[in-house]
Amino acid sequence: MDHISQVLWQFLEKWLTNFSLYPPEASKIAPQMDALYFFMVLVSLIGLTIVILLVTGFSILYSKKRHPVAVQIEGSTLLEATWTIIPLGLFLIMFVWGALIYFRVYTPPANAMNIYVVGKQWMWKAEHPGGQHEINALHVPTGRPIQLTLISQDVFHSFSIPAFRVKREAIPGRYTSVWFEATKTGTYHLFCTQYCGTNHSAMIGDIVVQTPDEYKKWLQGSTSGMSLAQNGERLFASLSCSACHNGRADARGPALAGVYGSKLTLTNGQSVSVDEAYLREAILNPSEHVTQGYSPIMPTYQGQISEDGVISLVEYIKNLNSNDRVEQTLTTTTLLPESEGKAAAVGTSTGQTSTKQGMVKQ
Ligand code: HEC
Ligand SMILES: [Cu+2]
Repeated sequence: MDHISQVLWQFLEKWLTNFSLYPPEASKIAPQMDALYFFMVLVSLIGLTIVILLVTGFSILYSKKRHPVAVQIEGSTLLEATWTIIPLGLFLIMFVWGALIYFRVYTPPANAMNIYVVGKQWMWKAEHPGGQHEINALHVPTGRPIQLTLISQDVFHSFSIPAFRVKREAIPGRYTSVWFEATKTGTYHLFCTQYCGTNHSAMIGDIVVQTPDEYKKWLQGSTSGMSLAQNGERLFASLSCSACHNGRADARGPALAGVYGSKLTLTNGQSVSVDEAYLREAILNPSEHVTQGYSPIMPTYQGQISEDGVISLVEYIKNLNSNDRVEQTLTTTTLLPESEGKAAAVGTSTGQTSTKQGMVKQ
C-alpha cells in the first residue's frame, strides 16, 4: 500500500510538472484571458453546487417516506423568469467579455513588429524583418508588441503558444495574423494544434523570450546578411518585376512606392485596401483584381515563387513606403551591420508618423 502511494505520488508530480494544466502567464493578454477563464470556471462550479444541493435536498424532502402521494405543482412564473434571466445575464457577460478579448488578440496595434511564420509538414519557419530565419523556434523581445503573419505551404496548421494564451491557424494561400506582447523572459512551448499528418506531434518548438538587449544581440548573431526587404529587392530584379514597375511615367505597370496601406480602385469598380494579404494576391493572381487604368498584362507568378520569396517581395514593396509599420521593419534592420542598403536609406528619410490609411492612391 505504501509502495503504491509512493508510485502514485511520483506519477502525479511528473504529470503536474511535465503536462502543466496551467502554463505560466508570459504575455500581456494572459492574465486577462485567465480572468475570463476563471470566471467561467467559478460560474460553472457555483451552478454545479446549486444543482447538487437541490438534487440532494429534494430527494430527501420529497422522498416516498415523507410524501407517499405525489402533489401536482402548476409552476411559477417568477421562478422560471429567475432561472432564465440570471443565467442569460451570466452568459451575456461571458460573451461580451470574450468578444472584447477576441478583438484585442486579433487586432494588432499599428506599431507592432511583424514577424512572418511559414508552417509546413512538419516544421515552423520564422522570418524576422532583418532576414534572420529560425526553424521550430522563435526569439522575441519583451515589452514590444509582436505581430505574427502566418501562412502554410501545404495543409492547415495552427500556431499555439499556451504561455501567451495565443493561437492562430496557418492556412495555405492566405495570411492570418495574431499578436502578443511578451512580459516574462524564458523559454516556452510552441505547438502545432491542428492535426496535420504523420509527424504532427513533432511540429513543436521553443519560444525564447529575451530582454530587448539580448534580443538585439541575438539578431546580430543570427543575421543571414540580407534583410527580407533586401532579398525582395533582389527578387524584384531577377523576376523582372522592375521591367514594368520601374516608377517611370511610361512604365507598363503602376509605381509601387506608397501602394502599401493605400486604397486602390479596381477595373470592376471595387475598392480595396492594400495590406500584406492583398500584395500577395496581386503577385500570385494578378488577373483577379486589375487596378483601374491598367491593362491585365501582369503575368501570374503562381508556382514560381516560394512563400518565402513572396514574403520578401511583400516586405520590399512595404519598404518602398513611409509609414509606421515600415519604420518598425527598418529599425530592426538598422540593428544589423548590413543596414546600409537602399531599404534602410529610405527609412532614415522618413521621420513622420503617417498612418496606414494616410495615403490614398486612385
Ligand atoms: C508585364 C508587366 C509586369 C510585370 C513583369 C509585373 N507586373 Fe505587377 N503589375 C503590372 C500591371 C499592368 C499592374 C496593374 C494591373 C493589375 O493590377 O494587374 C500590376 C500590378 C501589380 C501590383 C498591384 C498594385 C497596384 O498598384 O496595382 C503589385 C503588388 C505588383 N504588380 C507587383 C509585381 C511584382 C512583385 C512583380 C514581379 C514578381 C510584378 N508585379 C511583375 C505589370 C507587371
Ligand atoms: Cu502542423
